[in-house]
Amino acid sequence: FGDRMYISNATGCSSIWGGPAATSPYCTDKNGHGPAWANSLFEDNAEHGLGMYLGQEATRNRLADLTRQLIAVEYTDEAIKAAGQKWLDTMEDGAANKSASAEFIASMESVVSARGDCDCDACKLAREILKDKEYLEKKSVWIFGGDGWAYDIGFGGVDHVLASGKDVNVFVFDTEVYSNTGGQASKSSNIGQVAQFAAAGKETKKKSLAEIAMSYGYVYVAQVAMGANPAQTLKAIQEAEAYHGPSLIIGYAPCEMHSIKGGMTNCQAEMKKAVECGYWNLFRFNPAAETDKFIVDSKEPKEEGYRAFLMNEARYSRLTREFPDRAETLFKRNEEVAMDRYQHLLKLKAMYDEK
Ligand SMILES: Cc1ncc(C[n+]2csc(CCOP(=O)(O)OP(=O)(O)O)c2C)c(N)n1
Repeated sequence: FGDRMYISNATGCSSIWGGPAATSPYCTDKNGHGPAWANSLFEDNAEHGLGMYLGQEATRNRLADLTRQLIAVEYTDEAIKAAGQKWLDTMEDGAANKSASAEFIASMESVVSARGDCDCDACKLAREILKDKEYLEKKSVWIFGGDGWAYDIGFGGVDHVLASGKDVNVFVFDTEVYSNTGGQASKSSNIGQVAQFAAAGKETKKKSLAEIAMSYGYVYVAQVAMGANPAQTLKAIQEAEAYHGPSLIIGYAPCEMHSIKGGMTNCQAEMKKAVECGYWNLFRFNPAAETDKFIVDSKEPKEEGYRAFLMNEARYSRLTREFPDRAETLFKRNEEVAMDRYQHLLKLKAMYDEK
């Protein structure tokens, strides 16, 4: 969606790797179109992204009124009328509206340039619409940030934006800590995980942000892990973008703060292990789907391997050296909670299948 994408990025690791001029991961295509990116504050990123959307919505609604007036002018060129109607009909459909916008713009530009400064109603309306032609095409609005933002400090905003029903997409890079400021525990951190403010291992369960969002019933929600299943990740991104309403994707993101054995070169492989042992689950909840509204994409966790997964990361293994008894208790609970969570997801699936 890069050529029509707007990104609002919360402060954190993603604004650091997303922002630097020398190594920006974003680029433009041959037409000079690429993502428009902005970083507001850590605490108000969801609202900032919603603001981007609302600005576009207001401008596009005004353009739609002008287009209806233009079509209603009797002598307006037939090609402009047809292109204008097609643009109106596809207004909320990102993919279809792209070519419809280009066609509408081209039809108006050719007539307006041929007629010079003619002041008939049709020419005046077309010139007015063309002033804001960059807003005709439906944009893809994305709100990016980490778990410290989405689960904790910016949660009120994330909740407000998801509840609004507006067509924006939230993508959370879930590292289970505030990574960019040195690894403080967040509500996304897991039982037994050692982090700042949880030096003896976190005692409480990870918050289920996905289920909170699902409870609205009109929010598209997915959990993904690229290294475990790239096709499912891509599918979730496509479905979220196509959904005419708010979407939330939570992506598992191994991080330097996890101290994975062998280092971050094993990042993608670590995601795969996390999903295979049931530490992280893949699923998609699509309110627009006629059947299979809730799909669990990850398989039943393997019987062995959970503890080995934890021990492969020093954010867990260091607890066994410092507090061996406590480590045993917390790691056991971590595993039990993970196994229960998978069974809970299957129950949710059965419930949605029955509805
Ligand atoms: C209001 C406010 N408080 C604190 C900070 C400092 N700060 C910048 S990034 C960050 C942590 C971000 O953590 P998270 O949202 O989990 O993203 P990650 O770095 O893990 O991607 C903090 C606390 C800030 N920029 N603004």
